[in-house]
Amino acid sequence: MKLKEVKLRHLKMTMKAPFATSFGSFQDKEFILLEATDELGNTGWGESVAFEVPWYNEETFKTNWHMLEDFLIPALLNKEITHPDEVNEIFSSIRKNNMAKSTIEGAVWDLYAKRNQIPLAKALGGEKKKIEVGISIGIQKSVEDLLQLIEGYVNEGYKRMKVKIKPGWDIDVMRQVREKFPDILLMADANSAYRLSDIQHLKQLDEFNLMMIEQPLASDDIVDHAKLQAEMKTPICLDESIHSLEDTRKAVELGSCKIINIKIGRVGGLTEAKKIHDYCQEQGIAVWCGGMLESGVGRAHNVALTTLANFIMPGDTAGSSRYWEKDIITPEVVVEDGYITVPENDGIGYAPDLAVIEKYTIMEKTYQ
Ligand code: OSB
Ligand code: MG
Repeated sequence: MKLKEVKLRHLKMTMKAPFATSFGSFQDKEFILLEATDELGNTGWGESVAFEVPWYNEETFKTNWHMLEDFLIPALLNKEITHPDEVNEIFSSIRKNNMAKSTIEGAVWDLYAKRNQIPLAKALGGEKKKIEVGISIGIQKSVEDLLQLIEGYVNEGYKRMKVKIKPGWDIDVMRQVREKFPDILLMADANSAYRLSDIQHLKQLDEFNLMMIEQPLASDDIVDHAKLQAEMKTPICLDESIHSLEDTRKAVELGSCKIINIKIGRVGGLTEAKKIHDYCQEQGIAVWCGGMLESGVGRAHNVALTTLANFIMPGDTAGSSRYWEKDIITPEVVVEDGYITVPENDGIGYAPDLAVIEKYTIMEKTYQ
């Protein structure tokens, strides 16, 4: 297959409510949607998960646009590609910029599955017919607000509650959540808000029977996480620190974590995500699929990836309606009793709705 045309669109969508983490708060989401057309006229879709501001990592949607326009699209246009795994190799001389790479790699995977007339999940080797999902809850104004939100999500059927924490919104909050909901699957995500010197403070979380604590320490660390994990009963899950299979191997060998959050964009695409999944499966390390407040296109890729067997913990892929009044795909991603039914249509399995996409588009550019 050959890419004959790539269209980049800059979209702006507004979330129903602000989402607050230890590093900042989001409500307007500006991002890039990529549409690739092959020589037969099929179209494949990818979403950049980079935000406007480099809070979560160093990439932004503008750095992604630059990388795509100046390096990544030119490297793929008109090149014969037999399998999407080749994209990783073609990009190997370009350092980092994983979210930019993943944007176009995802579209190539979608095209590959559509040309083979199979769902993306099947192209990846996934077999689950439905996937279990949890929900990530941002920092709230009060504990009462948080408890009320959790109650609503429990009633909707979400399988696991993830609560964002930061210094001043942590031990006491988790204690109150656990007291009110003694039996739910519960975890905390710190987004790198602590240092190893906070070890005695963090160890207090051990009383709350949490599934895990996600990324307590620095976003580029795996050494201090190993020291912390040796002292804590609660399993550590790494998010920001893991960019590749190599990072995963080093973290597992060091004992920096017991669980890995796989985000397709953070690791540079589905090929690398699958490699990390396979390695963790061999090592007995659980994985789950993280989220980046995606629109329907990114959400669809997450659903497909989560069908792989070692995604044994509920992911953050909530339904479209959790964030959007109107998502850009038909049908929208729907969660029923905590499960998403994996679509059986070819490729990503949800159809991008061009009329809706147009409404959210600020700028677009086509490359041939
Ligand atoms: O750390 O997983 C994270 C949102 C933005 C940036 C980082 C993270 C998150 C989430 C929400 O936790 C995941 C989602 O619901 O898409
Ligand atoms: Mg996280």
